[in-house]
Amino acid sequence: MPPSKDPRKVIHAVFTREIPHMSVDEAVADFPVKHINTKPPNVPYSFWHLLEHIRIAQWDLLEYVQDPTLVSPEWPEGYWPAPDATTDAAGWKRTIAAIKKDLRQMDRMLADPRVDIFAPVPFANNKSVVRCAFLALDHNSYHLGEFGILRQVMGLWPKTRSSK
Ligand code: NI
Repeated sequence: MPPSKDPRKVIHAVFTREIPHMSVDEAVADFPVKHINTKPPNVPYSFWHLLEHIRIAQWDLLEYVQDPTLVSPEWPEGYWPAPDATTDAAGWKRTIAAIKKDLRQMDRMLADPRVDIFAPVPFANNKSVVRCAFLALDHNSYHLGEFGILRQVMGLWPKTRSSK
């Protein structure tokens, strides 16, 4: 099949299938539960805080172009859990499930022929769906890479995993 010339199809494929970085599932695979609240040395947030930050920022970006009544959190405090907040195994799973649910929603939105992903959204300061999706994925990629590196620094990858 020749490459699609429809920018929507290219964007959908790149954003949902051709992402050149670790997925959420890969980043959190086999993560030891006893370290979900660990803060690596010289890092003011824990592994769970990092996932929550990804979740909140992504949720906010997606809601921004869908919900005219959205009240965004205060920047930057509202985009992170409180510095002393902790979670348990169930909370860790909830955060991951929420990130993945919002990613699926973004996937649907980018593929939906009824959504003009390039159109300015009046209630979102005329920002477009594609712009918000791009920002969310860019932010995810940055912090998932950070998550992976901090796991490496802390020796929290399974011994069998290649570090390349
Ligand atoms: Ni960030």
